[in-house]
Amino acid sequence: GKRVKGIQVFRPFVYGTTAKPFDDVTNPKPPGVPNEHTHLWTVFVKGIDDVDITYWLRRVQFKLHETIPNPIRMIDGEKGKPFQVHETGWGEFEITIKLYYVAESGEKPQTLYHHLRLHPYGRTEEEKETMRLGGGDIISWTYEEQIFNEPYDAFYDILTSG
Ligand code: SLL
Repeated sequence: GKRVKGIQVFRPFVYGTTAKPFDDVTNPKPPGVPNEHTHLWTVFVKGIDDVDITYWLRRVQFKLHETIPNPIRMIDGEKGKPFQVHETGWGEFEITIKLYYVAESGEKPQTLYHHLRLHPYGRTEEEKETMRLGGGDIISWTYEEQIFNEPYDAFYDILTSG
């Protein structure tokens, strides 16, 4: 196929983690979760406001810390759903996120790195509060724009027909 010359297509998305400390009232520890685990957390890649991105993103590989069983998690896209993994644990670490694009794009996979945040940090309480959602969840989210530079004809049609 031919490439569309001089064209760049931008698609916004967000990736990151949301963590919830276990507590007896609002987030009790499910049976079977080890004693030393302090948090329930989720790592995700998704569209802004949960808009579908599976027309350009096919699958996502999340590489977790080696202390976690089956640390390599491959998640295939399901229309309108986030690419995500839920886990429990006690420690922060760097998650490697590999993005696999739809075949029509001809794009090679791309790697992102994300620090799983379980504890808010900052010099002041106010700074720490910026990392907490209303319910107390600890968030670390990054807004990104995927750039497709001179996409193939067929992929350009897919990108712009949504
Ligand atoms: C630390 N460098 O020492 C980090 C490592 C590892 C976190 C953190 C294990 C969960 C499980 C878990 O939370 N590992 O056992 O399933 O802080």
